Amino acid sequence: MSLRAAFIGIVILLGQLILAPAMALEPLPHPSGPVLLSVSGKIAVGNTPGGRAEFDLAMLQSLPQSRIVTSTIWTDGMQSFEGVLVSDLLARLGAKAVEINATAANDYAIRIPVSDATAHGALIAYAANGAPLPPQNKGPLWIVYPYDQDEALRTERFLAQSIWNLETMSLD
Ligand SMILES: Nc1nc2c(c(=O)[nH]1)N[C@H]1C(S)=C(S)[C@@H](COP(=O)(O)O)O[C@H]1N2
Ligand SMILES: [Mo]
Repeated sequence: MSLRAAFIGIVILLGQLILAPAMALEPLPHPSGPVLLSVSGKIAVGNTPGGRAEFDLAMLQSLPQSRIVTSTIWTDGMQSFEGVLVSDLLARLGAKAVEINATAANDYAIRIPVSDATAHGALIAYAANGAPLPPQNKGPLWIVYPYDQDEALRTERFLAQSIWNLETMSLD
């Protein structure tokens, strides 16, 4: 092996040593409370034998927290939604998906392009105005957009993506 080849080899090895820990995903803990969200499909980490990622409320709250302050067509007055951005959830799971098939407790299902969710800041809300969302009030999880920010978000495309009583996301 030439000196040059050996040098290149060492550089590649060092690069992997430095980059690999940064790119590795933390293993996902197991939920201890009721499972609110089950994610399947194209994810790199899970916490079930079948490879799904199940989240209880505490696990969702341990992800980066985001807030959307907006009105909605379903509520009165300004709402301050707290939750986790779809993009942050996908990043945590190492998801390479382009589409999300989201389903709700009432059998409603909608396909959400990941590009829609990422470009417009779709939020998986677990609280509004400082209180958890009860099931009879679209909770415990509701995907919302910052509707007031952009009139495009007040069209059928994004309203139909605003799935409440969200239970599962299958990533394609
Ligand atoms: N869980 C759930 N989320 C849902 C729906 C539904 O039936 N169930 N309807 C969707 C559709 S098609 C639209 S356009 C919006 C608005 O529904 P609404 O006009 O019935 O309030 O909510 C979306 N989110
Ligand atoms: Mo709709």
